[in-house]
Amino acid sequence: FLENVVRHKDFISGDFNTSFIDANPELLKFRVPRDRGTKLLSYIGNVTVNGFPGIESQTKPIYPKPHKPNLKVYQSIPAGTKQILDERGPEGLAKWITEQDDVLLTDTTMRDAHQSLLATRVRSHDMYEIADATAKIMGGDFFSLEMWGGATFDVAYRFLKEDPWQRLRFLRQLIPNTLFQMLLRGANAVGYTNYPDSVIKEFVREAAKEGIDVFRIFDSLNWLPGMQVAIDAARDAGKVAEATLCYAGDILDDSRSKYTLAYYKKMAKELENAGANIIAIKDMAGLLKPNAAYALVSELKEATDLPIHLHTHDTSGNGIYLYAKAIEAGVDIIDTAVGSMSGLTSQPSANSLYYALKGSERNLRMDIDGVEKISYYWEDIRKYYKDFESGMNSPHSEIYVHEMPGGQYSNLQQQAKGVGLGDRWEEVKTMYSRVNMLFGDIIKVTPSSKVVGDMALFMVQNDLDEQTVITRGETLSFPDSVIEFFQGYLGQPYGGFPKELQKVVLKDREAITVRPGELLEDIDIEARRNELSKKYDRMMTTQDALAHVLYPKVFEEYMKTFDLFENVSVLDTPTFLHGLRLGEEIEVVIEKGKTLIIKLVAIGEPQHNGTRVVYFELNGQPREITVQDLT
Ligand code: 3PY
Ligand code: ZN
Repeated sequence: FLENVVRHKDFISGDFNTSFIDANPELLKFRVPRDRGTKLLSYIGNVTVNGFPGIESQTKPIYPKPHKPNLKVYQSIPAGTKQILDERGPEGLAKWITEQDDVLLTDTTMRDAHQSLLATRVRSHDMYEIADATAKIMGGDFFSLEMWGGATFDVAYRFLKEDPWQRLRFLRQLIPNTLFQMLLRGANAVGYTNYPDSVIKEFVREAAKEGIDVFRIFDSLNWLPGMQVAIDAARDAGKVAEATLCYAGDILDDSRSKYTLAYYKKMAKELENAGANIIAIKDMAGLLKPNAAYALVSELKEATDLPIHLHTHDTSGNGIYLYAKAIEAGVDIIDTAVGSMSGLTSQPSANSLYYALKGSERNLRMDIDGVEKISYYWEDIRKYYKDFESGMNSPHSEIYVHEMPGGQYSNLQQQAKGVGLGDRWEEVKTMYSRVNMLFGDIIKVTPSSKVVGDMALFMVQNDLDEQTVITRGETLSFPDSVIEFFQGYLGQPYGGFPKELQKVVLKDREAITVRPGELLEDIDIEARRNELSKKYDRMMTTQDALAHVLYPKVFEEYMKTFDLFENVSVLDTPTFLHGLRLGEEIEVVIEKGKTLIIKLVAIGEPQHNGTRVVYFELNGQPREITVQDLT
């Protein structure tokens, strides 16, 4: 109510008297104080009866309490790279990096590791619980934590029903010492299509304000114009612009002549000229072979004085070997995950690499005992998300053939299951590489990789091959993402589009050749914020408005869930995914100093209208919740 008053134009101008409130009845249109407890019970009742999407129906498993490091020996939070950036700025930080003899590490556990192993489903709650330990044990040694961006933003709203901005804010409070890094898809921000420049600028500004220090900026087609606005925005915010070249093909294979060493060297120079503070090599699928890593890093070190930051996925099992070669060649920073969240489609293990390099010329700075304990924690947490594991149990050398990004593997597999192609997954993977060639051998990383994935699903589902796509193309309605790609709305692929295919996909639609941001109409974020405030009858933030601009439907669904169930991110993960067992009692801290004690007493028989009554105790008082039984 007060918020409504102080924002009223008459109040702001001082033009009001004691009848002000009587004269403005709309001020009294504030939300009835919500009963958060009842709403949470309603969520728990629902998930207990109906289960969680993507999880086979089952009673709630019993998990041991996650192991946590004993922090008694770590009294305080040591200073780290965040302080170096704050004191010396991005150029000073870059200089500091190149002066280090040790190899520096980025830990991806809270972003790419779970995006790649667990379909991005790890919740903030599980991150907060280990944040203090992470600051104390890793924060003084590691270069950065990649903990935001990529798919985590969308998945937070879409599946976890939580606010990713809040995750960033809370983690920043808990981990003040090491750099926070995010993955930004250039003009696609954290979405799947190009957005107007104003959106990219505002997004970077807000992310920087809430705590992101290093923006790893890439374009899904390695198209520099798609990165420039984001690079400038990161620099304008006083943060680190880590501009990225995405690795595809094989520089050692003469038959793959599209993406050569010369291509990457030229691109690195262009990124430097575009304002990069650091150059990232993003080997998003794990295609960079060890000798290729040596050649590429050596040549890039020759081509530029900027630090080189290497990212890979361990899908083939060659990750540690390729890092060893890259380290020999002088790479400055590499991406790893803590042991229990590493390997396979995730990053190589920090813990293993530590032992591999111990005593060599270039060490890793690491409190290995502490990191092992953090790894035990994640080992326990990972069990909660077993339904989202990809089922990959051993290294897949086939990655060198299908070239699917690690972050896409488990997500596309879920998507395939969703459209009834779960048992044709092998075919989907093969089709993925065929679609790549059909598209002219493109860079595949979100969102271009999603286009390839959507097309592969479409072709398998409709039993199409390369030939029939062209011959029957006029009569086929291709997936929206494929149409947008061929329209040029993701930018221009290196070497252009295959013309014949483009024609059948587009039919009578026009293709563009300029930067989509030049054509897209600016979006007024403040106006959007006001519209949303009206729609939801509460004060919405710029961050809400940005989320709505990126994915309106997902955000609206999130708001609907929020209104029904309140802030479900406060629940522990087993309860969030499974609800409660009969007789089980949990404590839920809904805010500092406010704890609810919730017990599931009984579940009633189904009623003729398809509902069930679920009986709880809330802080010792009986409460009944009616739930629609959808099973
Ligand atoms: C993402 O954009 O989410 C990626 O992880 C790309 O590799
Ligand atoms: Zn990755």
